[in-house]
Amino acid sequence: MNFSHNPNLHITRRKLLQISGLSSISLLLGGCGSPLFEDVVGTLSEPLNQKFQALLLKPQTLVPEFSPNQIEPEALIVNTYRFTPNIDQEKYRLIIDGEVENPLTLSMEDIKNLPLTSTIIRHVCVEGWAAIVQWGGIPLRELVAIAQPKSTVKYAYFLSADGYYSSWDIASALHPQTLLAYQKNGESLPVDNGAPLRLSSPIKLGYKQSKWVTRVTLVSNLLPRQGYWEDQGYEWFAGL
Ligand SMILES: Nc1nc2c(c(=O)[nH]1)N[C@H]1C(S)=C(S)[C@@H](COP(=O)(O)O)O[C@H]1N2
Ligand SMILES: [Mo]
Repeated sequence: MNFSHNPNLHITRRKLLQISGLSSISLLLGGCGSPLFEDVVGTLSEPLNQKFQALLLKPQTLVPEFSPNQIEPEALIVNTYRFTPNIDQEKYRLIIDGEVENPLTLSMEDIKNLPLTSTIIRHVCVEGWAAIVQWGGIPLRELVAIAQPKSTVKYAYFLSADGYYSSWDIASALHPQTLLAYQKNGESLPVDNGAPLRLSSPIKLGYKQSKWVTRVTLVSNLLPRQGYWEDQGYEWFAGL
């Protein structure tokens, strides 16, 4: 188990090409076998989304993490306001769309084939409780980079299988510790906590961390419906 957080983008060229269906472009990339994701993104997207690349590759401040012995397995309270969707993991697909060059439809197998990133962070609910949790999954920024957002993108919308929804500023969505998680405390994510895939991030309050995410839509403007709680008067940015 890797408990350390790796802020670098680390999808290999092979994985990128597999996922994005861009293997025909591999000719352009040469055969030196360098696994530098940044190189691949740069080659594919120049000069379309220079502005986005600047954001993606800009160093962002990492939130200090906790150590494994500080995890509080009992402290994370299940907070589900609508219903608990029963998702067939085999049939499940994550869609990444909106203002992108390369919309993605990913199975859990696709996602689990990417390098696992682990974070140990504090989950803070606005209702007055908190829990130190370890989340394992894929940094959202890695999937977004494969989707190649246009330079106009400023927000990410998250739709969930229970009808929950939220929207984030793109910088927070691309923070290296913002994950789409499929593990909790070293085990498969339980359904109550959002399986197969949920958001986790040390920089946003709990209600921004959508469970059962099925769709990430990248847009340049906020839509009238900004979030399940946000539309009932809760703060939109909800930063920690
Ligand atoms: N889809 C969905 N996501 C959700 C919620 C929800 O009801 N539905 N509740 C939110 C709130 S308020 C919190 S604090 C966390 C709780 O996560 P947990 O149930 O895994 O502890 O999920 C957030 N994400
Ligand atoms: Mo919450």
